[in-house]
Amino acid sequence: MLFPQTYISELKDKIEIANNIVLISHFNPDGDTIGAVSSLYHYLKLKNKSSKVIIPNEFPNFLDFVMTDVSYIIASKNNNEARNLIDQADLIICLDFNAFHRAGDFIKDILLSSSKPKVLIDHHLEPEIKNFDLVFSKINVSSTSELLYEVLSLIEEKPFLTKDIAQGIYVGICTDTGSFSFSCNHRRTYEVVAELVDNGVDVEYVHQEVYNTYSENRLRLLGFCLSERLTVFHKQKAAMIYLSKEDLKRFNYQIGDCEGIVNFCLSIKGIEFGVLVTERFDRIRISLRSKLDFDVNQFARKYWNGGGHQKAAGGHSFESLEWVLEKLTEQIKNSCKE
Ligand SMILES: [Mn+2]
Repeated sequence: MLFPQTYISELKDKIEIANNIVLISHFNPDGDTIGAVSSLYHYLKLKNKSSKVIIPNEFPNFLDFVMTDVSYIIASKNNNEARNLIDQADLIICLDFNAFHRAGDFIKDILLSSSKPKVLIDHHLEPEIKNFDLVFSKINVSSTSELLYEVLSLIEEKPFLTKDIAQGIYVGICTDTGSFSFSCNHRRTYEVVAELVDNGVDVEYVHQEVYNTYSENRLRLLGFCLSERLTVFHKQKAAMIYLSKEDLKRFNYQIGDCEGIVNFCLSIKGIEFGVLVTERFDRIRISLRSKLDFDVNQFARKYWNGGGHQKAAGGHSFESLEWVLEKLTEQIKNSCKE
């Protein structure tokens, strides 16, 4: 069994006795965290359990379709409500992040001061185990959403997949594997997907919603990145794209518009390490991708106050864009293969 029977019974009991369950996604939400909270929300509803989803800050528009029937709030826009919900909750479930700070400073502080039971369901490296009462952490799964499927299968004896539950899980798997192009070499992922399709997931519909709903600006921003902002370090097998505040403004940047851009670095033959640097209003964000052995999780932890997975990670800096670009260039020249 994936997790000890005691964990499963404990989670079952915790859900059973809880009246107010709060589900929390990570900051700068992606398809996996949103898919997972949406799916678990629908599952709890099926069990006649009232729950509320707290999303630290806004999520990209292309995920709207997964959240339409979910009761949620965006914490950055409703500070007080988020605080009240967490204070009044009798069970807190964190999905797709394993350290409180990944939910943003505001939520982190509330969680740190809360004595309510906290459950973790996550697939990132090095979970902050001490902060949780019950931990479902597994690294070699495609996504938190796939892991959520496994956890639900263990606590449920009967079939439990409705279309809504299944769709959230599918969105998480599909986005966290880059549409089945990485972290997807496990047979189990496809068995789970088969179950999801059997239970109503329309794979073509999800693909249309997730990948073919760009605004004109978003597509032009992508074109601009590739033609004007890409530097290739052939010798070091690396590529870097950067976007300044002015660039983002020029293309009327909306949340989610930079999603996936970093992966284009790896689409160049021979390039094994990709970096996207974006200048946000309060910090510089750094997204890192690797094709082979280079460990971007270590790289992000060591140099850029971040982390993630071996092949996909992120970090940030409060220095200037120029400084970050210079530093990264230096690091690429030093740490990648000659
Ligand atoms: Mn994930």
